[in-house]
Amino acid sequence: MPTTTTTTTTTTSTTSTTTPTPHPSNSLTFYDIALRPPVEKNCASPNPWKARLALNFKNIPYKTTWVPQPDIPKLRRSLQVPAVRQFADGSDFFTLPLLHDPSTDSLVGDSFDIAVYLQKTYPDAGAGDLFPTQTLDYTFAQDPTLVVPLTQSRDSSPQFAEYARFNVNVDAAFTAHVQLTVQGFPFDPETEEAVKAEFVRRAGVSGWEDFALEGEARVKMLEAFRETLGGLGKLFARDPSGPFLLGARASHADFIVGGWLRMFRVMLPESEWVQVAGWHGGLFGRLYDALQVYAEVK
Ligand SMILES: N[C@@H](CCC(=O)N[C@@H](CS)C(=O)NCC(=O)O)C(=O)O
Repeated sequence: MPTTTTTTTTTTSTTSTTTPTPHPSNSLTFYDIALRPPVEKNCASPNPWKARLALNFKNIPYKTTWVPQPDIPKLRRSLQVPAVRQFADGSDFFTLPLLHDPSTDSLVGDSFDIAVYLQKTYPDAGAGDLFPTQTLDYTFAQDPTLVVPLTQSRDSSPQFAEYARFNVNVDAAFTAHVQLTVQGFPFDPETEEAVKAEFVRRAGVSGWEDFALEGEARVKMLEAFRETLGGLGKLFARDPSGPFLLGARASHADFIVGGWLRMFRVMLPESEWVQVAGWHGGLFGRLYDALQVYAEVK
């Protein structure tokens, strides 16, 4: 099954004593996974999306480099950015997103670390603080049998710890229902066979068809997903003015959820997305729509 989840490990980042101002001539490079063209419509990897939403919120000039999925290990090795996830057997799992900032000569190889990096390096840029103080007490137990386990949040500074925990729990919640998306995976035709074979290998199943989820089993998982989103939705209900957790003001917590919503928006059958968007008073549909102001693919 496609594996899409999280860890939080900073790779290399040089610190600078002054706050550099990003300038268009010094545009950052953002690496995302190449999915079926047109990428603007079909790109749907949740962790890259979390980082894209954060970059756009900060209004940082950057350009996306689209990386074929089988080339990710080569890219990370060539840039000397260590893996931030491991397979269950302990071997490295090389992932995107990855961000290169020439202004500080930094390479950051994890979506959460990218958001933290942007906040620390460009605190006042764009719409401001990505991490305003808020309580994000949502928990969802991780599945101990995942072939690519989620990595627990690193012990980061207290300023970001609440968000780091939220990231891991939201990842666990959506990952538990990711089988709903498998049949809609927008493969890049150039790499489709190789990527399918890799997903099959990782999961130890005999073929791609084994991931299919239909009939009663699908109805059950949709119901479980509805319940899970209901639990997450309780946090959003604290400020009923919405559409974001803090009402009119977006934060990285909304982007964590938004990255996953994007995946489900692209990969679920349309009729199921309409259901998801309407559950719990339309909360998640409204959130998805509101995030479109930060969703430009550059
Ligand atoms: N903790 C990492 C996790 C990144 C991750 O799992 N990325 C997935 C896409 S969402 C990936 O690169 N998968 C590559 C593959 O399955 O080969 C982050 O937040 O950046």
